[in-house]
Amino acid sequence: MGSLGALLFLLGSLGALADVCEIPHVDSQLVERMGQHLLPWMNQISQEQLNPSIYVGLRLSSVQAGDMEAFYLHSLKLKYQQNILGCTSSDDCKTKPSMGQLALYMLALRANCEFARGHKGDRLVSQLKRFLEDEKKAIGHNHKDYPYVSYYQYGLSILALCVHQKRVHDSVVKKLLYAVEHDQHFYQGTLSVDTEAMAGLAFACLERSNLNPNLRNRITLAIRTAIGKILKTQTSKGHFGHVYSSPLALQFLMTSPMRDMELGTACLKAGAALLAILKDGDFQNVLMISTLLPVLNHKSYVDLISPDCHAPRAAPSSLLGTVVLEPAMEIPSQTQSSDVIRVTLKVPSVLPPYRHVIFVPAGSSLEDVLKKAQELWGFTYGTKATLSGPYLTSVMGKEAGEREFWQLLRAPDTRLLQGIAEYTPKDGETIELRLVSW
Ligand code: B12
Repeated sequence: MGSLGALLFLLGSLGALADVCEIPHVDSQLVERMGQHLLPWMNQISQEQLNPSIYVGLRLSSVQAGDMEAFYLHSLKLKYQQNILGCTSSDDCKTKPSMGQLALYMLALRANCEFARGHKGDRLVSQLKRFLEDEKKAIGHNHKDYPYVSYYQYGLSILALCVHQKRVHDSVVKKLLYAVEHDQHFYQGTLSVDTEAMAGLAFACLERSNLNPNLRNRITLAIRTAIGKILKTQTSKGHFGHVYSSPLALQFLMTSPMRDMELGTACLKAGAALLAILKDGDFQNVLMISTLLPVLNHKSYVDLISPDCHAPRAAPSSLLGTVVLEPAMEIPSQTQSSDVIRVTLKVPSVLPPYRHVIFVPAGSSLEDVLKKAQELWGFTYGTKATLSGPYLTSVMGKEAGEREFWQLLRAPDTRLLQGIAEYTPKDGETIELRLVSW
């Protein structure tokens, strides 16, 4: 490269020349390492562990998992179709997938270039539309009440129907438009970047597919509003919100055809910050990785409108620009050293309040701390399996109620950015579990 070329490259990587949303070049070894993290999960095909997001992330990425991909999709189909179509007794129905899980499953089908068609497809689509209608009613005419589940899953469901070219009623879209226009995706005074980004992805799909022509102008405007709000959340390090909300934010921002220096620079900065974190190996959560993989391949969920159905999958590893994952490779599990650390566990939301010092090996997860406390120090807790991992549902016998959750904090008041399975407390830290409304 000549000296001018080198200068342009340097300016480009510093963001001075970027006017669309792109991230800096990503080393293929880094992508492969990310993909490798998914393999152990693809071997777990128990009903609870199956995660359509993994399949979607992989298909929108430059990594391929050979025969495992097809097998995983097959397992997903068995689970979801059985649950949706075969739900005859109310007991069966208890295991029915949630609105958002159904939507992710529909994204997975589309990632395999399938459209929801025929009897099974129609059932899926009507089920998701029913969920959306129920949510719309819960939000109410004046938009003041909350959806039963969340705006995140509301946006995800509209997106899933959209990539299948299924139209939802204008009134359903209007609720999401209103939420973006009136800052309803805020929680404890902070924008939920993921929720805003998911709404943005849904709008980007609707705009491209023109499924709701009467709302076209409002949708275009809402996309701009969402972009503006997300750009405002950029931290000095470069993350949108924080490191774990950046992948979905980037997916959304990348869908924008807008040419704008501020946008281009912000994306380069966010991309560079993410890549630095990836090199440190800080991305372990399978859901997070599956959201990030498309970004590393310059793709988003909106690309599922017309996925690449001609490129061969699982072919020889020489496929240009792709990485074929080897199933035999193992990811080393998190290391625990022989050093012992001291963590204080504190629960002020129960009577009498709980507080105990717990000793665990360095490198232990918060879940290990909870287990130790349960084993030795009269602590009790309950979890439920989710696509993001184990979610804390009850503490000391107290179940989180409707629109409540057990928040994880590092004392005095820092909200943890990871769940109990992934957060590793440091020596001397105090972890607080606080029952809060959301
Ligand atoms: C909505 C939401 C919430 C709601 C969930 C309630 C509800 N009815 O929806 C509330 C506000 C309660 C919440 C709480 C937390 N959340 Co939250 N949440 C989300 C969000 C925006 C959408 C989840 C969703 O619907 N997914 C789609 C459906 C189809 O998947 P699902 O598995 O069925 O969804 C369930 C789980 O995601 C679960 N859940 C929600 N948050 C978390 C966090 C963790 C770690 C786990 C294991 C499960 C979990 O609730 C969902 C509904 O049942 C995601 C964003 C994202 N990109 O996923 C963040 C997200 C999953 N949350 C996150 C975090 C950090 C938390 C907290 C740990 C925050 C804290 N310090 O306390 C807590 C969980 C604490 C606990 N008790 O274990 C992070 C996880 C990052 C990571 N490294 O894995 C995410 C990705 C946001 C982000 N970008 O940082 N969350």
